[in-house]
Amino acid sequence: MMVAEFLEHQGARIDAFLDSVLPPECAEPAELHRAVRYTVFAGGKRFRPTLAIAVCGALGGDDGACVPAAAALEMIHVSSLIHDDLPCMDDSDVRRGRPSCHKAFGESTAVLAGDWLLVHPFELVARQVELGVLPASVAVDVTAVLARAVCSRGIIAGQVEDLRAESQVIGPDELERIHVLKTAALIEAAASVGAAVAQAPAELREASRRGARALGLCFQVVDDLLDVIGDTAALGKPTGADERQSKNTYVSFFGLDGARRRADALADEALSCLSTLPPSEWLGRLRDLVHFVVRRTT
Ligand code: GRG
Repeated sequence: MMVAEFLEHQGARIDAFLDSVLPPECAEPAELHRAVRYTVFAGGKRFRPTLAIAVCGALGGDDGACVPAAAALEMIHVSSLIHDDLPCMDDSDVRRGRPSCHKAFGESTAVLAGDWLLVHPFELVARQVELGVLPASVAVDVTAVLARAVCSRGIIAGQVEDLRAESQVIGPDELERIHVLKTAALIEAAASVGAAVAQAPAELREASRRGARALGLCFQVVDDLLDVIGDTAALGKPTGADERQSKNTYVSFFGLDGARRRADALADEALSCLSTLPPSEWLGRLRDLVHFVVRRTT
């Protein structure tokens, strides 16, 4: 199976699950639920949930039991995209090829849809205990991983630092620190969620976490590259936004070649962490995901 097919297959599993747990558009408050569904089903790559499922499988876990926790990761990711696009943040009118949530539903509904998508995942994970999908200890573990990836050492901290950096001169080390928080934290959390569901031993859990952290940073370096050399239609958002907003990026610090070299080195680091995992078909899929990230065009 090619990596595109693998991502599509896992994405379809996640989408079917999300469709079954998200409130229908007609349920009150209907405007809120319409905004939630509009943004969740706007067509993302589902990279984070796919990574969680692949890590769970590679560490000997039941990949089916990982689907709800993986869907929780995607909801948190979508929540961060909605808030990131708001006028008070990155002020982006287009996301995933269509008007961003606040453009389609107004700012107040977008803020609340983002809030909903940030909190609902925790109820969803807790519910898996009653349903007998996850043992309580695993649900607690997953909950802590998700919360950590969002708060003071995760996405929110990264966004605070990123916004502050817009009015300051920063160096490449500071840029890397921001991107580890803003982007790599949730990708690292995806691996930790997969490992938690698999109830993997500490050393395998640590190896997949470190690999995913390098992969998460690689993901952001490629994001910076795509903002310069990517295709607007394929990306579903206008390119050149970083330059227009005078943003600090890997490309602005190291040039296109330097950023490409950094992405390649980070992918190698991720692959070397994976080499300590037991051989399996899932491990092959994880390696494919690393190659997908470093070569991606969307
Ligand atoms: C509400 C959780 C939450 C956080 C508030 C707004 C904010 C703080 C943080 C912004 C974080 C952010 C949007 C980082 C960028 C990460 C990134 C590279 C997104 C693009 O991910 P893809 O390419 O997108 O996986 P798709 O559309 O494919 O899912």
